[in-house]
Amino acid sequence: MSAITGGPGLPQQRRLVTDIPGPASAAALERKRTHVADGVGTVLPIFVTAAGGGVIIDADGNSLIDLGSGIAVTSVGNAAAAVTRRVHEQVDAFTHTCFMVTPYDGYVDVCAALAEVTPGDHAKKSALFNSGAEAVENAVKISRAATGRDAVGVFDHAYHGRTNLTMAMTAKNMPYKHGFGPFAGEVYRAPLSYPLRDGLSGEAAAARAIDVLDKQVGVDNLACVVIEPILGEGGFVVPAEGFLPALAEWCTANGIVYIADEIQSGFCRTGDWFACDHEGVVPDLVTTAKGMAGGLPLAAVTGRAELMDSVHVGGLGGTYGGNPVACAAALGALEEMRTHDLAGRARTIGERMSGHLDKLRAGHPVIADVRGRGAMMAIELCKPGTTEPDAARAAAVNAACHRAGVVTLTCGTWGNVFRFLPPLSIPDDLLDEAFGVVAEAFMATA
Ligand code: PLZ
Repeated sequence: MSAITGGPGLPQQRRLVTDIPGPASAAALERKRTHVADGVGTVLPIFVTAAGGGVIIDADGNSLIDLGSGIAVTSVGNAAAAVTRRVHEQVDAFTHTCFMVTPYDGYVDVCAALAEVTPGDHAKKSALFNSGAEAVENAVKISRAATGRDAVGVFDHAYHGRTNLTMAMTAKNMPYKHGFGPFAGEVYRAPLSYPLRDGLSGEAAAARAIDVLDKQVGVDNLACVVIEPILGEGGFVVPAEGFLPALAEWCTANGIVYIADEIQSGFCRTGDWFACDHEGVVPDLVTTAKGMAGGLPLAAVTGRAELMDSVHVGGLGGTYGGNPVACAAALGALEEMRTHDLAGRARTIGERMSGHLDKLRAGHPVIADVRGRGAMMAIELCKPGTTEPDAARAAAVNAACHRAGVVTLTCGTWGNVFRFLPPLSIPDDLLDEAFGVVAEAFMATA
């Protein structure tokens, strides 16, 4: 069997040679139905054989344009050169020892890099994990150990994961929580700043959230407040300016650990290293995963050294956390981000996407909002002239994009938000072509 090569060398084109799905993907789907639990759904009915730059190749030889990056993961591109080089070197050396048993440099190198790139110039330390949800759980553990308090403040529309504690922290019932309770206790939800829906200034929205947390939970009970600086699954909501700084200030004044969940928004995605950077907010702890390691499973909690060190020795860990191959991938991804100024690239992609989306909005009153930052943009679909969500239209446009060979994703509490998360390695002409397809999908479903 010949080796299948993906990566940036793949022809950067949209090319459909069969219907979506073609016969090979359809057969693979049938096998999936037999062997994989139905609870594990898939957005597109194709099976992947290679990916790179801005394309995904399926089992039938179709080449699709990727506007999802595997949910904001392959920001540096699939099989990016520095990632594959370092991963190959690492797998040839050793694949696992368990950092808690016999440590290795790659783990420490990643923690040192995290101290450099995360917001703030104070002394920082990190601990590494396997998934975003695990990072969020550990950030809560650390803040409880540090404060001696129990309560966790979260927000409407939040998404923090699928484990028991993070399900409690996630807002949306279907599909994430339905039937899976009882959930972890001591999690309290406050209203978010959602400019399209509340019309509040950042300060006013922060005052409203703080009032809920203060009166319904009490500052002396709050260990931490956890917030996505730009929402991910919840709809790419960008809080009104001033909301995040006001919240952070209130936390600091009251000894509450301010945790930024940058799992979806981090690592150059928004046009800076982190979404917090846009308003100069310095969180006490930041959780990262996804874009950090070019597709390998790695997550982290990074924060003030004294907070991180408030946990007893042995209190943090896990068999695979900071696996050497995943660490090598992260070092490769960071090399790609630095060498190719991917934060700058995200800003350029953002300008290009805004241009396309503003034009689209002018012709389609169903688009109630265009929002986001850098290469993390979305449109929210509502019945024209209202804020009543139009999830059916979002689903129809999404399906039309998929049939035409563009990988798009929806999100939002009502499923009516279309989000765009291209790999930062996507060429401009391919990005433009993808938005041409999105425009056609809007016309075809009008
Ligand atoms: N925090 C902000 O975006 C993961 C989940 C997709 P894990 N988002 C994609 C799905 O349907 O499961 C996410 C996130 C934010 C935490 C997480 C959780 O990260 O690596 O999926 O555990």
